[in-house]
Amino acid sequence: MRCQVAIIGAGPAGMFLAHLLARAGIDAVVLERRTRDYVEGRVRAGVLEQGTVAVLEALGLDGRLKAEGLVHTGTNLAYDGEIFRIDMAALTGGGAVTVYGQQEVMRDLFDAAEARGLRIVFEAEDVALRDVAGERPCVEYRCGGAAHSLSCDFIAGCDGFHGVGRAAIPPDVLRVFERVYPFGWLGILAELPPVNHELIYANHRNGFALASMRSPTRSRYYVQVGLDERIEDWPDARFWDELALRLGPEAASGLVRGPSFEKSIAPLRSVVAEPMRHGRLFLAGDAAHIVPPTGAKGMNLAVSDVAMLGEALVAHYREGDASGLDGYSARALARVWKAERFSWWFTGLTHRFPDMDPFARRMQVAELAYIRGSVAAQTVLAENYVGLPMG
Ligand code: FAS
Ligand code: PHB
Repeated sequence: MRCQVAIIGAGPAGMFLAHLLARAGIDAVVLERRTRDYVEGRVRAGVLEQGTVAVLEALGLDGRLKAEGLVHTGTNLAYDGEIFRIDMAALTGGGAVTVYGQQEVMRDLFDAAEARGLRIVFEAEDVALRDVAGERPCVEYRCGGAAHSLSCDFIAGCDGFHGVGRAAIPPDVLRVFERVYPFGWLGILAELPPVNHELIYANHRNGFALASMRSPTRSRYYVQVGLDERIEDWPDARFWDELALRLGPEAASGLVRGPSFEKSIAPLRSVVAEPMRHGRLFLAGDAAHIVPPTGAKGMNLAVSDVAMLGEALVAHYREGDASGLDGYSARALARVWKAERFSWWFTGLTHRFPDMDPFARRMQVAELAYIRGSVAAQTVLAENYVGLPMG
């Protein structure tokens, strides 16, 4: 089998890229090791930057988003029993984010893929990349008990943090930068009205909490937990009590409790792998970088990566212009590092670190109080949160 671009992974990065290439008439095949149901069932991101919304609009995939997405022009910070709102729209000339779960985004991408005849191979096993630095790259894999070989011009490694794409870059070429945080996030979903119509990021001496949502009737909440904690340590009753405490009395006054139907713990880390290109292999999304979810950047970075990569591939095939491909890694990394900085900073501002002494705690509270009173500081937070320019 042959195609122009082989895409490894059918998560947000792979599927956005597949649609961007299909729109330009570029022949791609997506190889995904899981089933569609599995990929669509993963509960992950919740907030879309305006750039991600723009890509969905350009692809004509924003129908459900416009009908069901929740546009947020502000967000809220809570600390020491206080809570204040940051008017992001006023501070960024109309900027906003849209709350629309990654599961919904994936459903829209997969539904349209079927309708548009995109080629996706689910349950592709033992994917192996060959000759990525040569002139004739190809991807070998097994599916349905048979061995397959897919020759191509380029390979897009959109296979997430544990995929094979990054591993195909020689160790003496690859540089990895990492920060592992000494805590995780315990998240729940509950068919209950959210405590607030916008998000609340809370810094409490017990730890971080986040009040989010998926719809006016479905809440998404998180509390920071230790690395040694397990889901069974957190029955719903304990979760609700701790969430209410950390959000503070004013925010928690509207908290509606009830049974959760999903509960999971995710570790937090910052990772960047450089370069994002090696020969004819291009990395995008979590295959190249990971951010702590505090800044709601993970999925959005995947989209901005493939928007740049898609643009470069179209220029290559349409005009024989390789400059976009040659400049992809540097251009994508410039935006990635800014999102890494914001996510790292916001995590440091809102979480309780085990080695935090009273002085460090006072610094957090002083910075939160400063942000509360400073238009300049709030503008910095707002422009990063709604999404920096594509670059
Ligand atoms: P993904 O990991 O989503 O997709 C990669 C795909 O490649 C997967 O479908 C995988 O099955 C496939 N694959 C892997 N290896 C393969 C192989 N060898 N062969 C074929 N296919 C292969 N971001 C936020 O903004 N907010 C959040 O709250 C948030 N929560 C998260 C919680 C968890 C547990 C995780 C893991 C991530 C979370 N993220 C969050 C980040 C998340 O949304 C990612 O940024 C986003 O899914 C990145 O998309 P992709 O780069 O496509 O990678
Ligand atoms: C979510 O709704 O899942 C969510 C929102 C904002 C974040 C992280 C996760 O920063």
